[in-house]
Amino acid sequence: MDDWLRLIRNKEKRHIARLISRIENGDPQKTKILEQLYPFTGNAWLIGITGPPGAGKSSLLDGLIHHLRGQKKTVGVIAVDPTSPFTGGAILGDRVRMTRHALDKDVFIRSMGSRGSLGGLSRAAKEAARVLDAAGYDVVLIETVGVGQAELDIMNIADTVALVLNPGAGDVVQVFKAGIMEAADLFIINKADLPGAARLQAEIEELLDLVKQSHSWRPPIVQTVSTKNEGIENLWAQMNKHRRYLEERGEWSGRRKRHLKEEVQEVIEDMLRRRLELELSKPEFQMELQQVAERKKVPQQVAREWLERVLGKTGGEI
Ligand SMILES: Nc1nc2c(ncn2[C@@H]2O[C@H](COP(=O)(O)OP(=O)(O)OP(=O)(O)O)[C@@H](O)[C@H]2O)c(=O)[nH]1
Ligand SMILES: [Mg+2]
Repeated sequence: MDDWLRLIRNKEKRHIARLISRIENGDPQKTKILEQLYPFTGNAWLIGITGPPGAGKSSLLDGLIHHLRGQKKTVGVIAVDPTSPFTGGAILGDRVRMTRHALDKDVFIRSMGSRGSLGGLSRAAKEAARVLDAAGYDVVLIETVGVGQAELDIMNIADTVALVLNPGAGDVVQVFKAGIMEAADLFIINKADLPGAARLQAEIEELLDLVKQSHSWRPPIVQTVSTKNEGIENLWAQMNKHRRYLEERGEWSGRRKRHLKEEVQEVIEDMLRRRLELELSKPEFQMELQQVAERKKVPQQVAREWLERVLGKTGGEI
């Protein structure tokens, strides 16, 4: 085994952090690195936690990490904030709220902002999660801010997805519209100490009745007060219930296969896009466009020819 891989497998945090940065910054060795890590992945339980800004995701994670450490489980965290231009450790510090675990060798926390991630933040977050998986963390928690498509995309690698909402925040309908109801395996009403928790619970139940679930799992709704560490144990119990549900039905591996298929597809699209961009940046292409403008060539014909340059002769009709 290469030295660097041994260091990662040994959960050397400094080396893990550096490796994630290299991957994030599009290191030329990136593909090779990911290839070497891959055989060691697949063991971590990937749990996604998403929700609107300030819902208490980080406070919840902090409580969850504490709870998991009590069970001697090792924990990796990727905290993704697309609204922050920063990436790395301390800068996001106070948004991350998990600093009490900084000295624990068996807890690794990484925050990621929009800066520096060459292949997009979502790609970078997924790759970072894979590094933590390969390092051997038992549980990898992925926090993302927001309730939109981009957050959902990141959640696409998670075995279990939890959505955090707050009483009185009025974002249930927005969540419903964004299609997150279907993606959530679990609802967390955090800040249950504030007025309106019962009402929010009723609203979520009502929406769950509306959404046609593709399977028999009905997402449980857990109330928490993360600042007082209340409800964390129940949250963990519900997450375990979800995992057992998936495993008993063969859905655990089914879901993972689906995620991997999506990943392969995503990478293909990404490769194609880059190859295409490279081809289309050539001056010849500008000349072709001129011909199209002068009605000497048909757009479809030019498109087909240039696609063939990228793909090689396909033989058939495209
Ligand atoms: N009253 C109350 N406040 C809470 C609770 N949980 C978190 N907070 C507060 O809500 C604020 C936001 O908490 P964070 O944990 O940073 O929330 P977040 O969702 O990670 O925030 P972003 O990452 O910035 O989107 C902090 O001031 C917390 O102290 C809770 O259960 N009850
Ligand atoms: Mg946070």
